[in-house]
Amino acid sequence: MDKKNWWKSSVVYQIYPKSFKDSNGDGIGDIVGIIEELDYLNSLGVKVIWLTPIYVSPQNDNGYDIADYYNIDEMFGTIDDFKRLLNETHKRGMKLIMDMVVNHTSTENYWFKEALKGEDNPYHDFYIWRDKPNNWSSKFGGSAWEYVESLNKYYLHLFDVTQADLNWENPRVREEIFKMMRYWLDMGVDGFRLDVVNLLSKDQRFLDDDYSDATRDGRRFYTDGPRIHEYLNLMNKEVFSKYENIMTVGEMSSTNIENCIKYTNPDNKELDMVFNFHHLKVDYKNNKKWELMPFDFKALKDLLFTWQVQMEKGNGWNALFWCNHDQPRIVSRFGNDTVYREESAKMLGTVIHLMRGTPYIYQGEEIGMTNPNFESIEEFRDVESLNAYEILLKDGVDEKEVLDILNNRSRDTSRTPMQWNSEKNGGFTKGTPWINAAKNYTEINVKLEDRNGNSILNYYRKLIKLREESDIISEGKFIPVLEDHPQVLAYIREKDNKKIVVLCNFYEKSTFVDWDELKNIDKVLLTNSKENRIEGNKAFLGPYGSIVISINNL
Ligand code: TEU
Ligand code: CA
Repeated sequence: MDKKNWWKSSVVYQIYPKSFKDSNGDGIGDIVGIIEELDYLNSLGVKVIWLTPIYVSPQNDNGYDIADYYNIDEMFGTIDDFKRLLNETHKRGMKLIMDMVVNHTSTENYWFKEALKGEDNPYHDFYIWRDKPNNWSSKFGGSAWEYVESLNKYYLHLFDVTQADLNWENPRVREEIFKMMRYWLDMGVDGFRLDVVNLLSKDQRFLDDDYSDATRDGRRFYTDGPRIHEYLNLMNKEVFSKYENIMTVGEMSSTNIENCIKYTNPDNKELDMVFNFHHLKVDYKNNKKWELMPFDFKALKDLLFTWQVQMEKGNGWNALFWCNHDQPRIVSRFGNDTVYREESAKMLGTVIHLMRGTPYIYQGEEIGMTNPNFESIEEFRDVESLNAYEILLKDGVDEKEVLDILNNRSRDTSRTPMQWNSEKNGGFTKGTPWINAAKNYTEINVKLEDRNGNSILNYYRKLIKLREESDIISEGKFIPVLEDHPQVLAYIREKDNKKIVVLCNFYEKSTFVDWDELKNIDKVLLTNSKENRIEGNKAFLGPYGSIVISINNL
């Protein structure tokens, strides 16, 4: 592994600071709390920590609405706390990347406050103003435009009304953002996760969309937009290329493979890797987040395999993930969070950790945390979910069903406090948490998992170790197999004629696969249950059974 691409054999751990560990009893996670748990993170074997935003923010979108890019919000601590965190992380041989939200700022940001003062203010054109709105929708519901009476103009906000989109056509915006990025990299930060970074370039005609389906809400006029590769190439040239060994990952909303190859093929000098979300929409009925349906296994398998094969062909690089602070807990979503929580959590971890790309673990995923199943709307916090609650009720959906939809799809499902032990609130805080903990923290927590050799946590440690030790996993070819099997997802990783085979049963029903290749088994590298076994050319898989074997290459 050449030093430059160190992230190809690394695993990234995503921390949502607000819910990770509260050190001062105010019910909100903070930087000192993270420092307290660095040894735990190190014990997992992860090499990179990604912090979601901790900059000064009014918290309308939990920090993705930034009011001051250069300072840490006091609810998380001080800049000195942050520098100590960075230093303590480096001392343990880990790296730390920050979340860069440069598609929009908070309307509390100095730049926006200046912009409101008038069209001749030097910051006015830092944002996108129009005399009249087009019909684009905000991703959080309603129009994407907000009227400002004093200016008799509308400004664009693809997200919350308090998150005004920056005007990347303006070279001064680019300069200010690049300068701010260098400030954090000069401090020693090891890279960035770039929030909805493929939305920066808007088609300047601002055409109406036709709403002929759920995706024709304006997004095609600003997603992977006309100048996006130019902007990212500039960002790389002006910022990233000047720093040794940093890592950049782009969050790509509603993107496609062709662009993601361009974003991540090193010849293009843009980003190192990207997140895409297509595999996390296979349970969206009519392509709509707030309409439930069981996940479509065939579509899931096809999408995962297509992205693996095509990105490899184009020499791109995937960020591999199931969970993050916007997605429900995967064991509740595609697994079974009751009888087969352990087996299904381990199986789902196996699927992504042994694929080609860089795996991401979202806090709590490694101990099989579940959706919290809140009992009332008062327990929810997320602006997107609270908007959806009102919209669904207005559309005539009864409240019980709305709560069921939110308990399956709300971003709050992954934002409940990290469950450290069986004490009150899972040991997250001595105070009252800003959001309720899931009630099952007495049975699901780090302490219990840590000392149980068969736990999900210790299985994740084995997955991480397997990747670190095997260049077949970090660099090998990805070969889909048994594509038509109705419940098993299976693939081969191959390098220098050495093969690893991964077999994962996505269902409660035990099953088996017939496959001559299995006769050449060398040894079982990992299995999530003693019900799984290989006999001749057959592999028997128990409920949510997953097994990883090395093959003898004759
Ligand atoms: O998410 C962008 C994004 O694609 C999601 O917000 C998605 O549109 C939403 O979850 C609908 O299901 C990033 C951040 O991860 C998210 O937390 C922020 O709210 C958003 O950008 C705006 O900054
Ligand atoms: Ca705190």
